[in-house]
Amino acid sequence: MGLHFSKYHGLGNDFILVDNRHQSLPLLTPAQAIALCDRNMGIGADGVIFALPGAQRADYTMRIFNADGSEPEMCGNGIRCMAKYLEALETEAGIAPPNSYKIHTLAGLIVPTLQPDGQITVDMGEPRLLAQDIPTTLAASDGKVVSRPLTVSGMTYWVTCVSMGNPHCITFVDDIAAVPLTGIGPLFEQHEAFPQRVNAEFIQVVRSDYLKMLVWERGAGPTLACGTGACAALVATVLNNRCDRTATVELPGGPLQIEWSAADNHIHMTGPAVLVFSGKAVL
Ligand code: ZDP
Repeated sequence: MGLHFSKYHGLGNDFILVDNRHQSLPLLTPAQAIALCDRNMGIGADGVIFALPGAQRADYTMRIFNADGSEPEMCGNGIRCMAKYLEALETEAGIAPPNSYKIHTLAGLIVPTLQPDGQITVDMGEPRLLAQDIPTTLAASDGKVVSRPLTVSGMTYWVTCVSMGNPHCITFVDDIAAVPLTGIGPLFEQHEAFPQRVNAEFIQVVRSDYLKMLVWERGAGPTLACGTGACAALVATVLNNRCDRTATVELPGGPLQIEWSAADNHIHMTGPAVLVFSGKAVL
């Protein structure tokens, strides 16, 4: 049997998109997703995204399987790809696509808007800061984890934790080029302080409106970009009084614009999504 798919990427964070609009369960098992994400024996991707029928009055539902088969709550780069994919599917079906979609996710309602210049702005909702919402066992006086010590292989890192629906642990460094990402990334991801594992971001504050970020993703490893991670990083940097509420976050794959609205506490992320190719996979 064959499966029609499209491959998209957002700043090099790449996904296999599956048209799952006519069925409420994903067309693939986690094991099939692992096989298709394999970069040598599959299509190659950081994850698989299913465009499902809408739940709770949303237009559509998004579910994601990471390259290791685990299911995250949200995917910032992925939802920009999904907005472009939905626009293409609707156009193909003769429907005039709206410029904005209400998408139900395990992190709540997320709203991507297609901009005239081809970029996508996503209302990512509100960040969650309470330790039990990350979740993490790291000691927190006021319930939050802002600049708290975490010991990783004998070294103390001062970390700030933010949930964008999925868990993030942010560490500030003087120079991201000096971070031994493949050595410490897995140790952060699987640290006992994070019962659901964690996405680990390393941030260099270049200016109050410009951050550089390296990311080790839960279930996917060292990716070129992480949208939820860039949002979490901006929030963490603001909480540490080291940047403005609007900043550019430069990832290995390119820049994202992030804004944390003081008016409604929502985060807005703007960046690209690009169709690479479509095809039929052998299952
Ligand atoms: O939380 C996790 O397990 C992440 N690996 C999910 C994917 C996040 C993503 N890179 C993003 O851009 O937010 C897609």
